[in-house]
Amino acid sequence: MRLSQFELDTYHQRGYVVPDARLEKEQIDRLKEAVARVIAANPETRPERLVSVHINRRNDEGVHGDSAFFELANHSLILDRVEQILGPDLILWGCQLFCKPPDDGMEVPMHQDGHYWPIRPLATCTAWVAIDDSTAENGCLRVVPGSHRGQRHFEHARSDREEFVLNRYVNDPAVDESLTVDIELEAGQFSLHDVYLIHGSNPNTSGKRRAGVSIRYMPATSRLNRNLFETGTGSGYLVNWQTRPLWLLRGVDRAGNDFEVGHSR
Ligand SMILES: O=C(O)CCC(=O)C(=O)O
Repeated sequence: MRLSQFELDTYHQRGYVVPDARLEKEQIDRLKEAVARVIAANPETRPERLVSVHINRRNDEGVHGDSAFFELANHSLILDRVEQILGPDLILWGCQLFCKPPDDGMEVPMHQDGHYWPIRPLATCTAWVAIDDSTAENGCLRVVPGSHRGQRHFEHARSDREEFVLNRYVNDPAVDESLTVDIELEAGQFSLHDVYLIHGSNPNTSGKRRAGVSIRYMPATSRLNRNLFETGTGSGYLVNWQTRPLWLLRGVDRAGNDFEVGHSR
C-alpha cells in the first residue's frame, strides 16, 4: 500500500504522480451508484460543482452528499500514500465531485488551488480518483509538470464565463502552458497532486461521461483559518469556510484545528 521511491520522487519533482494502484471493481461500482444518487439529489447544481460531496446530508454549501465518498476518503489505498507525502498527521478537509456529462461537460480553467484555500501554512495533497475512464477525449485532468516548484503563486485573472467551473485562471507570462500534459486514467486509478501545481481540464465534447472526485488532505501541522476568506461564491460557487467540517484521519492535530464545527447537527 505504498508509493515506491520512484513514485515519491516523481511527486516531489513533477508535483503529481499516478501511483501503481487501483480500486477494486466493486468499489468503482459503488462510486458510480453514489454519483447517480448525488446527481439525482442535486438537480439544481451542475455536476462539476458538487462540493463537500462526502458529507452525508444537505451540507452548508447546498449540496446533498453521500457517505460513499467519505468511505473513499478513508480508504487505505489512498491514505497510506498520502501519508508518505504529507506525513503521519492527516486531516480530510474537502471533497468535490467533478462529473462532466457527455457532450456538455464544463471546462476547468488552468489554475492553482492555493488561491482559493485558507490553509496556513498552505499545504494540501489532492487525490483525484477516476470513477469513469478519464481521457483527453472526455476532458481528463491536465497539469503543468513542475509548476509547483518554489511554492510560488502565479498571476490569475478573473472570468465569469458560464462554461468555466471556476472563475479564476492562470494568466502569467512566466507559465508555459505548452508544457501541459494529460493525466489519462482508467476508472479506479487515481493521481495525487500538490497544492501549488497548475492544473485544469478541457470541456467534455465527447459522448462519454467523465466523473472524478477530488479528495483534499492537509497535514495537521497546518491550520484551516475560518476567518481568512469570506463565505461566498468567490470561486464560482458557494464555499462556506465557517462551517466546513474537518476530520482528523490519522495522527495528532498540531495546529489548533477544530473537529466539531460543521459536524452533524
Ligand atoms: O476534475 C477536474 O477536471 C478538475 C479538478 C481540479 O481542479 C482539482 O482537483 O483541483
